[in-house]
Amino acid sequence: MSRSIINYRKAAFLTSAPDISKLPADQGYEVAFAGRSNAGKSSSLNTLTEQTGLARTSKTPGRTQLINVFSLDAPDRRLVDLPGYGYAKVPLEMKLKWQRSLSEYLEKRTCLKGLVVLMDIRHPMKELDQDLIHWAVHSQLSVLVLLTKADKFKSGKQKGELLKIREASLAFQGDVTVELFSSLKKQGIPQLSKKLDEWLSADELLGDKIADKKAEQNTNK
Ligand SMILES: Nc1nc2c(ncn2[C@@H]2O[C@H](COP(=O)(O)OP(=O)(O)O)[C@@H](O)[C@H]2O)c(=O)[nH]1
Ligand SMILES: [Mg+2]
Repeated sequence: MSRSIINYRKAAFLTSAPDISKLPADQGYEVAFAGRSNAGKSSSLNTLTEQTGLARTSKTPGRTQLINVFSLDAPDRRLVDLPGYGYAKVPLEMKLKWQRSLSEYLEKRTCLKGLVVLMDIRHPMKELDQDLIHWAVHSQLSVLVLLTKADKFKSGKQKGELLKIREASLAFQGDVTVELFSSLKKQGIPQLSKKLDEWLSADELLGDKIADKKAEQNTNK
């Protein structure tokens, strides 16, 4: 089994920000996690990092309105837990304000290297999910869609849903990858960490590739 480059178990809480403008300085590498309230975002972060209490999980949707930022093993590598959207009881004015700041974040944040969008496999691709992916693609940002709580379906139905959503995702005409995920069964973790590795160490990987190429050229001489 291939090991991930980054040790996600070393993730630690860095800060909470009330809005995008209060985030840490725009430098290094950042990957954001987004999804409707209750999609399983906090659970996925806890499962990825093998820390049960890192991101709080809640049975009451819509509670977390702060942006939580976690640092990883290397300085300037961060995971950002965005507030869940689509919660019915949030006033419309707040929803619109949030949508504006979210699209601005996706567009302007230079250190943002990728966006993970979590969707309950039983309720995928709701309107706000699609809006979010459209904004990301528009901002030339890569997207990983995780179909969460996959354990709610039997394996055959999981695969059927996966193929259906992959097919539907072609319409975004961007770099949109779709994978199955279950925090309960620890399913999809290798796929998630591989993608995060790629996004969070792009330059280093590129450096390695260049080094490999040079070594190859030397042996061919
Ligand atoms: N069956 C199942 N339930 C899950 C899974 N992940 C999360 N949940 C449940 O879904 C609810 C919402 O999870 P949470 O991580 O707090 O969602 P968030 O609002 O997106 O952060 C909680 O009751 C979790 O126990 C999963 O992989 N399988
Ligand atoms: Mg949460």
